[in-house]
Amino acid sequence: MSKPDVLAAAKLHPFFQKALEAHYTVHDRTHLTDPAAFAQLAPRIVAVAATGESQVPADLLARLPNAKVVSVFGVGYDGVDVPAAIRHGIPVTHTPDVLTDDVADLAMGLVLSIGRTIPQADQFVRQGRWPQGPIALARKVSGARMGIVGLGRIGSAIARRAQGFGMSIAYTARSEKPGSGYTYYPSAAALAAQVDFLVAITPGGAGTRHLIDAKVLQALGPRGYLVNVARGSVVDEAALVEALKSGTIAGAALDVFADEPNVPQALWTLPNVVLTPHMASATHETRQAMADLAFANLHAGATGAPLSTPVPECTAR
Ligand code: NAP
Ligand code: 8YV
Repeated sequence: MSKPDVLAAAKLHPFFQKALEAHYTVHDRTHLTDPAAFAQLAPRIVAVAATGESQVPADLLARLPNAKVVSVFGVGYDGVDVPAAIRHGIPVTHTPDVLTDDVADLAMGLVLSIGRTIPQADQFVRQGRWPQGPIALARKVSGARMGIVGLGRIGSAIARRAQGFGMSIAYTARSEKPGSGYTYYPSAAALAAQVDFLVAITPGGAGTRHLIDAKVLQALGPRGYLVNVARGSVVDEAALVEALKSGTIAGAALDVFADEPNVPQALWTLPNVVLTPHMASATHETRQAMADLAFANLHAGATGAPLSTPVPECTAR
């Protein structure tokens, strides 16, 4: 008796792949690699396994008459056409909360890295430059002003960490959070003008595309730093490179990019930039927890059991 068929919409994390293979036959991106085989396979697909970046468009969903769920390994699901999934009666799930601490830790780590020039200092010592004299002074992080673009699960966790550094907290989001105790600004530009470190942690997709643009960077100013742990699409990358080169802003620390894994070469050589390879949730503990939850969601969907963490748009279903 062959195992039920699951379509992997992208290269899956090994922890998720391993959990699936114990119960399902996983077809790795067959819709992209072998259209003829996929035509035979499509009616047998009971679920789609995806990552936070993978594309699950409407035309793919339309070809999966027996798919019971799209399970995303990640909290972000901006690559999934959720309205189309809903039209086809296919719920979408993701992995919120289990990664919040790690992503907030890395965000704070990037604030400290760019403010205190830690990676640059590491290079300074490794290049044997210390004997020629002390490294340049950096920026104090404790007591500085933190601005959070997107005060959701992870944004709130970043705020809690920043408070531990005695930082003042201000934020912008689609809606004010009166209970937060933080200062609300109605736009990213208004917020940027009031802070030293601006941290982007919103979802990706059309609603936040280039939310951080030249105007926001201008408002952040020559003593301001940008940290992006959201999605590459949230920042106008060309405007950012210009702002970094011209000194419009002091520096930037980036974990996500517009065309991953391709990072603009212009960013590689800029001294006031810290770059990480979309690793905010990349710890053994968290990736295992994400795999466990993504598998639980997929297995529940495929077997008709209640879903653990459907995306907000699918909660009513
Ligand atoms: P969440 O709890 O849903 O929070 C999202 C926040 O963004 C909410 O406060 C929301 O505002 C705000 N927001 C949405 N659209 C906005 C807009 N157009 N303008 C301003 N604010 C907007 O999600 P989360 O769990 O914190 O995750 C947030 C995102 O982080 C994910 O979607 C993903 O893209 C990214 N992420 C990245 C990594 C990484 O590896 N770098 C890892 C995990 C997550 P309202 O509250 O007003 O709706
Ligand atoms: C994932 C992320 O690692 O959860 C998200 O939205 O960006 C990361 O945690 C990435 O999506 C891989 O699936």
